[in-house]
Amino acid sequence: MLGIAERLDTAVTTATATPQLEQPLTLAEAYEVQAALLNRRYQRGEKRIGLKMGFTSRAKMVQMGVEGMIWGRLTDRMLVEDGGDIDFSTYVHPRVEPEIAFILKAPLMGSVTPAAALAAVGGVAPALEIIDSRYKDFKFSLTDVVADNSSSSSFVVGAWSDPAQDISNLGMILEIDGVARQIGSSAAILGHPLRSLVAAARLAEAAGEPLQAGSVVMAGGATAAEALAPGQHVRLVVQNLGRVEFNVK
Ligand code: OOG
Ligand code: MG
Repeated sequence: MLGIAERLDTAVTTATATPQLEQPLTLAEAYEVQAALLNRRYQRGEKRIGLKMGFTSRAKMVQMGVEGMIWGRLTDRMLVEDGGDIDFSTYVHPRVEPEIAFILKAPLMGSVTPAAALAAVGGVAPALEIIDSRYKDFKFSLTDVVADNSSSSSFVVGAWSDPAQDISNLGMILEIDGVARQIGSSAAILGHPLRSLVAAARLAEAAGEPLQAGSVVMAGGATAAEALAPGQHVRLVVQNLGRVEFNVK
């Protein structure tokens, strides 16, 4: 497990693709690799700040050809300032996807109802996730991608809004250089993005790392992801929640 974590970590730090894993992992082993991979980052001074959910929409599962919800860990180093720049050369083959982010104002753990989850939310925001599979050609099995921290690479969060509003079916437009490239709805995320937060609370506790006040949760891509290239300006507009953007240098 440690060998695989080291190999994936080197792929991150050198921005070089690694071949698909030779031996299939069980799901439990894949999450062990992910934990070991993150421990290497924590040893370099990174701080865990939240969790990202993956494959919470049909569009994402269909694009990547896998079935089943996954999660990954987010660190402070992955956070890109809204309106900021990312350096293309530090990624393998980055893609961007439109998401909804939550920030918690209270701990949230175990089996909770959507209403209880909402009561722990301090803010909701439009968010862009920059995913970057460390595997060659962006191809992986469900367990391979879990080991690779579920392709987590960077993320950008817009202004936080009051969570006391209906976020069940908000229009989402992902633009690259002013052209709409993906159009969707927050309803694509498990029918309601709060369901993704409910799942995150359960999965984080099961992993022994329950969500805390201040934790950020990314609910998962509402549409398929788009490949990035240097020079692009990427913007997401979410109905009622506003915009979030970044530039690719
Ligand atoms: C895996 C990560 C999935 C999402 O939002 O569904 C994910 C990938 O597609 O590389 O982040
Ligand atoms: Mg995502």
